[in-house]
Amino acid sequence: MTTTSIPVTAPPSEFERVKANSNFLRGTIVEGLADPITGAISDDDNKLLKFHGSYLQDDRDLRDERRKQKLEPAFTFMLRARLPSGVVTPAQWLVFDQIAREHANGTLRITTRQTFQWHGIIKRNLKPTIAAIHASLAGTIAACGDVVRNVVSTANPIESAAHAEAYALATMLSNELAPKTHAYHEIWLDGEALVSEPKLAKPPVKDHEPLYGPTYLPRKFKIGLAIPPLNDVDVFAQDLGLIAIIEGGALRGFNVAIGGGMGVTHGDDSTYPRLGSLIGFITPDQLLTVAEAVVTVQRDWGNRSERKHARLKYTLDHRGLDAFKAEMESRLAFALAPVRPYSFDHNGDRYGWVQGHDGQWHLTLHIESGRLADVGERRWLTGLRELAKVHTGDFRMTCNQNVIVANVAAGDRTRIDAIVREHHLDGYLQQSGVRRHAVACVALPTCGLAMAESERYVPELLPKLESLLDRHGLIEAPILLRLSGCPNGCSRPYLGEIALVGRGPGRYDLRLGADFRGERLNQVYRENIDEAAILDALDPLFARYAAERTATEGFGDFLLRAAVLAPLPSRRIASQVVA
Ligand code: SRM
Ligand code: SF4
Repeated sequence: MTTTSIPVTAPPSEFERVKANSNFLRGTIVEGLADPITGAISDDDNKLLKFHGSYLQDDRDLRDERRKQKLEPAFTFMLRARLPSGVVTPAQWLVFDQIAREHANGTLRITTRQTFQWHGIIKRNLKPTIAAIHASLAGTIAACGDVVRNVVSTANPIESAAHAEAYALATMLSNELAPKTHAYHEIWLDGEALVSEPKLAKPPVKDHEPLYGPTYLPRKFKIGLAIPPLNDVDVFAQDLGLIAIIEGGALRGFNVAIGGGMGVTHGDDSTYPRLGSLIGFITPDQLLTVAEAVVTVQRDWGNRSERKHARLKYTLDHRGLDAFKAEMESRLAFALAPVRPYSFDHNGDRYGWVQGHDGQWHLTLHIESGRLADVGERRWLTGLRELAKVHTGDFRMTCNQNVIVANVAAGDRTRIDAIVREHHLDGYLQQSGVRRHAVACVALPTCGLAMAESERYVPELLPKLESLLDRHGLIEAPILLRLSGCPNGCSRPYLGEIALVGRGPGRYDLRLGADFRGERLNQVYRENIDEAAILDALDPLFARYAAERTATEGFGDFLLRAAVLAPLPSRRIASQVVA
């Protein structure tokens, strides 16, 4: 594949220097891990560590106290698994659960991109933990960093043979687009490969990144695959979104949407959420080369001076969608076909049991904010462990932070249901509509960027919202609620019918008006307000929604029809940006 260089007007950022000098992601990580004086590693190594799936963090609840005591912050590491399409075997689950209890903070956290995070791993445990994950045939390479991340795809991809094919293609993409450096094996596995892996040359080896080159991408790059009518991955929030087109039961190919992204900086209008733009249709055999073309044009054209403007969405808006597409097509030597018709009906999860095309059953459980822990009667971590001990199918994480106990034989359902009931994992049967569709990012105390609480605020906020909704007869209304502790948008809050985006302790922007299909961004309704003002603002809107909505109208759609919110410019609505 050829590359095009563009004139650089500003010098590359510090991050680019670190990548360039890292010897393909090695840096001095090994030396830093061995340093017994501190629980941390250097800033440069921390930048590189992300490519290996880990971040240095500190417990923000303890920061002030430790400063007073002249102690260094309570450093630990967050670790993220790379799990294509969020599929985990029961054996892997048991390993992950053991890591959570023995090396992390006693919890497993399902993320908004279908994988797991462990928090609270101390430095000396990082290497054995990554080695244990690897031995379970999973990994952490490129779960973070300026590379193609874990490819996500519609959960429950077992409803038809075409679903299974789409899932296999998402997994193929995830594997093909992963970095090829030997640094990961060298640092974490002492250069050893598993029996099932190609035998690695013993170091020193000459590394080569055929897709990325030595400085990798300008910024993170996310790929998601949705199978209509379900948009549970929020396909328009992805750098590269793929919409499966299934006709006559067969997978014909994918509509391609590029340039989605959520991250924003408060008060900086040059940053914004953007929905992906549809640029064409491709067949399954074109998938890898098209994905490589999008990734490499972004590699060559993306902004390497200003990380805030380095995502694909800014490259597209800066260089023009047409120019980007023309460059892609010149590298591909073929043109993309016109976008094919498709239609989404929702982006939340479907709870409870569903039966797949082959007669197997799949049970979706609601996991509040994706946090599996044992707290009071909610013994969710233990419950999933007990399920993993008897389950013969697999588990599938969803992009809404839930878990599917997948591929259950009809005769095993009763036993699964009993374990679910015993550990209070059966909340999905009685919960309110808003609770079932709430997604919250991690935020405090581990996230270094959090400005306000998110996950920890959910148990406080939800009962108040529920009592308001109940008063208006809306307790069953499926309203999509998204909470983020800062504007980076890890819960994809700009796609929430109601969203809270953290401004400072106890203060949020209240955003309203996305649809329930992941096709329209919301807008700021009230800025920088506290809980009382949030509930005051919502109360009259719920009253109007209850009185004036049409039979199947969602809350976000209603707010626009009732002119509570102004119509949005077209680039904020996915279905209107077909190129
Ligand atoms: Fe995120 C940074 C957590 C999904 C946009 N995200 C972070 C960090 C690593 C904080 C940091 O850089 O120091 C957070 C770690 C918190 C912690 O303590 O665990 C963090 N992001 C998460 C997770 C765990 C949220 C969750 O509650 O599930 C999600 C992990 C996904 C995964 O498994 O890979 C997560 N992050 C997202 C998403 C949603 C998505 O991709 O579908 C987004 C919005 C989509 C996008 O990328 O545009 C997202 N995270 C960000 C950004 C803003 C990027 C930008 O373009 O501006 C940052 C900050 C950054 O990169 O500088 C960020
Ligand atoms: Fe942290 Fe902000 Fe992401 Fe929440 S949205 S996890 S606060 S970076």
